[in-house]
Amino acid sequence: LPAAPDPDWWRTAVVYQVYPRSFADSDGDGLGDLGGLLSRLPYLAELGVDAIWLSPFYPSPLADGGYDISDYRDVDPRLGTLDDFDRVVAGAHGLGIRIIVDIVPNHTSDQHPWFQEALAAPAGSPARGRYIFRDGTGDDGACPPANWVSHFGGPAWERVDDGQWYCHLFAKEQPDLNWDHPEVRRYFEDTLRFWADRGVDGFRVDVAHSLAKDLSHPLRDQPTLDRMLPLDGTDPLYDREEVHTIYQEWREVFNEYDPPRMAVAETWHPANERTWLYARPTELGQVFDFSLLKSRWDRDQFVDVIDQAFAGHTGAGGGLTWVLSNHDVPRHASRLALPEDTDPDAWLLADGRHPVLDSRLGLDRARAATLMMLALPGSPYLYQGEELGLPEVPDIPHEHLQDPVWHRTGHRLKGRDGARVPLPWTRSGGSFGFGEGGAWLPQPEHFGELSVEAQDGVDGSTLELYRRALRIRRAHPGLATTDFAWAEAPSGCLAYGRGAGFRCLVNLSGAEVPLPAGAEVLLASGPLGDGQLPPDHAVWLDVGAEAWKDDV
Ligand code: TEU
Repeated sequence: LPAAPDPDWWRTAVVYQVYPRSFADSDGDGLGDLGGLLSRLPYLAELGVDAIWLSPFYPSPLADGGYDISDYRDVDPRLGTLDDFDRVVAGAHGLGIRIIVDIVPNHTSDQHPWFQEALAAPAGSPARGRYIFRDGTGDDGACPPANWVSHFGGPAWERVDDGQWYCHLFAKEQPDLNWDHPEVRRYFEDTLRFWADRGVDGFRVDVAHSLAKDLSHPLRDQPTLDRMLPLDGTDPLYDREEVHTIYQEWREVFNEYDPPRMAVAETWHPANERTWLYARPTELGQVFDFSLLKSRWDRDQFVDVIDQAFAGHTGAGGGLTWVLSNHDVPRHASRLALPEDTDPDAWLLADGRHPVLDSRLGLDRARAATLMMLALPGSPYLYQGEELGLPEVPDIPHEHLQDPVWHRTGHRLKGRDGARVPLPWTRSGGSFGFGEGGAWLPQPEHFGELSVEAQDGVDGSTLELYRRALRIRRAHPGLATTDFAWAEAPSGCLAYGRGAGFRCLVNLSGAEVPLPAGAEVLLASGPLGDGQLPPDHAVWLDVGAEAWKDDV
């Protein structure tokens, strides 16, 4: 890393999400690990990313893919050791790549020593005070204390032997912490310091909008359970005013370091002016904007999403983010091929009624959406495998499914495993180069053709498209500015300019459109007709020749 690092590096960083158990396996146990990541750091450097966000690698019983943590300051022995972690940080820094780690403050694992202590202690004890234990309602307290529901289905309450209930907004193996408790606050501030002292550059904050709950007695019911949360801070669980004081305190911790550590909030709150508050410079600095990830292949939706992001950003002063995929949603190379009249959740139903998708169309659109995203000002977050054009795996045999969504919805929804299938590195061989000992989720046969080996150096492959796009992103002077302006485009298309000379044109019209006369094509998402941009494609254009091209 540079000797005097830019404290604002994260505002324009391309961040690559590694879901460690599915990235690369160095010891043949079928689970990806830190050794696997270490050996693939040169691949990420060649891809051209600025930072890695590492999903949880901490000790965990894996009730929720590692988002159930039993020790916040160690490495899952199946994934390596703290020394391996230090090697990853040093290796990444040596290649100019920063490291962001995941912080999961809403809940611990039920195997965390605090929760084990709480279970062994009586009702009303200090040990129970770190979590949200309450007596039930109704006859003999047999009904949950409030109507709160779990994201994974069913009530957010589990009853323990002595009759009390504890709150879990996710799986029952993920008890929610009580953030009114000073010890909980101190523990997380010290956990941030623990990782910052080891050299991590930033933090991704899991369900950042849920920590400050209204725990006044008796507990208030949620006014609406349809997940369209009230947008005004009145919900007892989510996005309450009080949550911001937690992040103001964290900012003071981040600022103990030079350069200050960055952070990005995960909130599934619909993006609006309240969402942007998490990204204030006095708080986390960034918040995920999931609007692109929730959009269909639709010109007007894309234009609205981009306009709204700029409007919010201007007000709050935080950094802009863009996301097309992550480990929680079906991969966009499949998602963007969904026919317009299809319920977006239909193909996640376990009963096999999922729509038949045109995978070529999905991949074309994914590649075009990538060019649209990577030329916007701000910080794009990539999810491992999207640079290979990996599709969702919708037909994992049921006996292999592991996601708690699958289990807690009584096998009604397949859950998120289809986006978490281990990466293919080689064309053939057991587990396509993921590791010597198979893969924890089965990989489909066609993964070999999508492997790194099959795409490396192949003109027109998705991998080479990403590599080239990231090189141009670094070199083009127009992309180094914060300028952005919509440009004139053929009907049904969108176009924007960046600085002098750069233009991005995306064809969402369903028909071929002419390319502007005199423009030079820098990069195209696929083969172009003669002077024409086919439907479902995008191009980056240079509309004023510059010397910068020598650097690419
Ligand atoms: O996700 C928060 C969240 O709200 C989503 O899980 C969403 O509700 C869910 O994917 C719908 O199926 C974060 C993590 O990204 C996710 O992997 C964890 O399961 C969750 O928190 C609990 O830690």
